[in-house]
Amino acid sequence: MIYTNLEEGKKAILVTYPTKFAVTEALELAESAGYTIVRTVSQKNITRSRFGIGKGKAEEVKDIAAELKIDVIIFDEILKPSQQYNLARLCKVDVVDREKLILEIFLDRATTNESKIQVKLAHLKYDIVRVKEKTRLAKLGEQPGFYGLGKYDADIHLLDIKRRTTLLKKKLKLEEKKRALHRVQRLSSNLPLIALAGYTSAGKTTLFNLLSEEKKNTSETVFTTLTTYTRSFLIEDRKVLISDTIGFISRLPPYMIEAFKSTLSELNYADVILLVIDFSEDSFAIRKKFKSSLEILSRLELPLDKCILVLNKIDRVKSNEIKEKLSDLVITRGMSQVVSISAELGYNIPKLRKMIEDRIKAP
Ligand SMILES: Nc1nc2c(ncn2[C@@H]2O[C@H](COP(=O)(O)OP(=O)(O)OP(=O)(O)O)[C@@H](O)[C@H]2O)c(=O)[nH]1
Ligand SMILES: [Mg+2]
Repeated sequence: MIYTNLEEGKKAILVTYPTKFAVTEALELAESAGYTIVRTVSQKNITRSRFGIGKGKAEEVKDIAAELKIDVIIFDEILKPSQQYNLARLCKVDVVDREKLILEIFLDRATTNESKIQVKLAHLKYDIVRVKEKTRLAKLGEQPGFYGLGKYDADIHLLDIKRRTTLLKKKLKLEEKKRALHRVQRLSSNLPLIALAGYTSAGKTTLFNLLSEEKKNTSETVFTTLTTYTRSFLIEDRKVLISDTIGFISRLPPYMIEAFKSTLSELNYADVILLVIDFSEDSFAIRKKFKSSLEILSRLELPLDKCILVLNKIDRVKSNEIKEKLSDLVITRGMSQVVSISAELGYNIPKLRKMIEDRIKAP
């Protein structure tokens, strides 16, 4: 059940909200997952009960699907299995929702043992609700089996998923133990820990590389980093540690945070969190991504007073725009420290280092 579309380049219709932000992000996600979007259909409300979209829109999608011979409908919302099934059955093609799309990208990007297990577990969790829905429909006399719900015999499939889940959970426990061991070693070293957090593509790894003189992968595509790395660097002759983490995204299914909790848990041990924001984007995108980041930080129960707000990619922003954008962004209580930098060009890094230094000074 786990596969990627990278070689296949499947033809897809994208169903999303009618805002530039939603369309751009959804296109980026779909392309990152290897789909070729041949048509975009938008509607204000895509969380309706039966098909996600309204009946008329669903019929429109059906006609486009037939006319353009598309392979998949990419639906930019988290769908219930029943909605996914209804739409797939009506249009006679598979439906990939936002959740599945993110899972597919994660699967493609996972490089370490830990992240591979985390992604596989998240996939199985996604599958299990759908197999259960399939069993329910079968009992009602429907004949599910195609269009997004898989073609396997439900009961056997369910058992198989449960068995694989147990096995993977055991493996994950081992990986978590390793991580905990490293953490104990680090904590006993008493070195201050700086953690990077923020929306995907904000420039976290670029900043991480700059500060720690590392060469980790950075790229324009979403979710480049799926694993937490920790390195050390010096601030005024004092050795400190820095961790790079997985990027955030809006409308992330809650269990995905659960799946990556051990990776993100580095943030809980941080003395300072650098919340990185791509400040070269328009105010709307900045506000949305900032809001999503804060939501995720709060779900992880992280105190905001640990954060320094790092406005990145300032090389692409005109100086008069900085103030304007900043006043547009409501700085949340408890997060009073802000610095604008360019991780790419090294602009304002001494100022950031000084801020970190002040924060980690022994009381
Ligand atoms: N112009 C400009 N580009 C930057 C700057 N910092 C990062 N970038 C670019 O932004 C893109 C994303 O950077 P990454 O460092 O990979 O972003 P990330 O936050 O680690 O992303 P994920 O790992 O996907 O969460 C890359 O193409 C970088 O070259 C900057 O200060 N200025
Ligand atoms: Mg990264």
